[in-house]
Formats: sequence, structure tokens, C-alpha cells
Amino acid sequence: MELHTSAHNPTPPQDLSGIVGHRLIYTYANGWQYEMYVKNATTIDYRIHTGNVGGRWVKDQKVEISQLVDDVYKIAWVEPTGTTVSNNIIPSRRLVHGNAFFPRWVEDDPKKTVCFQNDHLDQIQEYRDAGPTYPIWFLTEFGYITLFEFVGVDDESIVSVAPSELPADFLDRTN
Ligand code: FER
Repeated sequence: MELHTSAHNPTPPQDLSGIVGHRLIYTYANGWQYEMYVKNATTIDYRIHTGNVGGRWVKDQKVEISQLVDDVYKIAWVEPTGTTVSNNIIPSRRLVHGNAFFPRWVEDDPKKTVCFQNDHLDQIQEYRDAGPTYPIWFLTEFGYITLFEFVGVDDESIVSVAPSELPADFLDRTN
């Protein structure tokens, strides 16, 4: 069924069942490989496998998830680092479009953010507050989803170890 909005009702009905409880592994056009587990309608866990912050991983990042139309979603959030991310995800087309806005200190020294962030929140917030924030580094890339699978909601075992602790063939699994 096609859903119509109007000036009086601009928000379409929201059905997030096509994205919540799913794991996505995707590769950006610049070669960076990311994994996102949409743990529930307000929370993601993620791991960054390769790229300038390869090895970084995060649990319990609060996010806003919107269904734009049909199988088109937007997931957006603000990191404790000060980085903001707004990604469009179209699972049926295996397409991600990522927009990430990084504070200057992250671009200057990305390794400062490579850790299991949950164990270092005080340090990360010190970095964030020390800056510099500007000029923001704006990264915009398309990505391709190599794995998209339903793994269930609120499962703490899906993202529970560092990228380096995963089996060597972890990223090879595609569907
Ligand atoms: C993504 C793009 C950017 C993503 C995370 C980031 C989990 C940002 C990470 C960071 O703070 O370094 O698709 O997905």
C-alpha cells in the first residue's frame, strides 16, 4: 500500500521491522568496512573493521531511526566524540549513503578514537571538549551492504568482541 502524507500529517506511519534486529556489514566507496547491529528501535552497536578508525567499536549508541518510505530508512546519531552521523539505508538495494561530520580533532588524530569506546567515555569526552571542533570534516560516501541478516533484538552477543578478535573470515560471509 502506498502511504501518503500531507501538510497536516507530514509524518508517515513508522514500521521499523525491516531494519530493527538486523546486522549489516557494508563497505564504503573509500574501502572502509563497517558493521552495524540495529539492536532495537533506539540503539545500535557497531564495529569499524577497516579504514582510518579501523578497530573502533561501540555499544549502546542512541540513535534516531526513521522510515522514509517503504524500505528506505535513515539512522542518525551524535557520538560522545562530537561526531554526528546520518545514514540512509536501503536494504533491498544493498545501499547505504553515509554522512559523517567529524570534529577537527578526530581528523587530526583518528587513532584517539580507536578503542572499545564504552570503556573510555571520560577520556573521549575530554578529547571532545578540548577540540578543536572546527572546521568540521564532512565525509559523504555511498556504501554497499555485503551482509544483511536478521539476528534478533537486544542480543548482547552480536557485537561483543573487538574487530581484531573475530575469525579471519568474518567479513567474507555475504548474502
Ligand atoms: C557509519 C559511518 C560513520 C557508522 C559510523 C560512523 C556505524 C562513525 C564512526 C565514528 O564515530 O568514528 O556508517 O556506522
